[in-house]
Amino acid sequence: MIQLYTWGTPNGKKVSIMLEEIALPYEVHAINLGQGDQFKPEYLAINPNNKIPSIIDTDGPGGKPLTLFESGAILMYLAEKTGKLWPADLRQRYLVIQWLMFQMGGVGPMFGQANYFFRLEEKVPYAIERYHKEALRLYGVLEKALGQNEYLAGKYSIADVATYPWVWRHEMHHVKLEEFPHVKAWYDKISERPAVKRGMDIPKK
Ligand SMILES: N[C@@H](CCC(=O)N[C@@H](CS)C(=O)NCC(=O)O)C(=O)O
Repeated sequence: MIQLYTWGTPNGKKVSIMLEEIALPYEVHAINLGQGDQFKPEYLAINPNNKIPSIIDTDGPGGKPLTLFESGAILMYLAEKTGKLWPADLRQRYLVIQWLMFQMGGVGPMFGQANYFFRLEEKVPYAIERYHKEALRLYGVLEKALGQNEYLAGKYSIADVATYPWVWRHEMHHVKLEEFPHVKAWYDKISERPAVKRGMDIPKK
């Protein structure tokens, strides 16, 4: 059984979407970031980086429990464990890893900073401009890729699972999806997946 430690943010939703897609049973533990649950010693024992998501797979490799943090590592682990959303072919697999790294190193941090500075009451115009511009540039990269392929790495994969919940926040970083029609078509298609709908609803209110 997978124990999932999460909250209602894009990085958390990546993992609940994945668990729904691969249909592995899991239990949800809500880590209320607003109340500082991520700093409690019992959570720091699971994730020393005081962030969500984390998992414990009680039935990990060799039948022993495995504790993991970092959403990209968790997605790769779950993909390898089940062989789902994860190509067997090495060339295809590395395209998936490439887009996953693009999400982890670019999309997540940059959209996250844009969200933060747009929301901040005390406006910092330089920061807003910097992260908004970078978010738009990254949408441009996604737009081009999705104009060439239906999904980021060809077939639906963990790269799409990782990127989707960040695009879900497009209004927060002031991006109009209509200006990126291929991203919009991809986003709308993924939004229709029953597993994605269920995963986006975790943790339940
Ligand atoms: N690189 C990490 C980032 C995780 C992350 O930034 N989580 C945020 C929510 S989306 C968080 O837990 N923030 C709480 C904090 O920083 O105190 C991952 O992908 O797992």
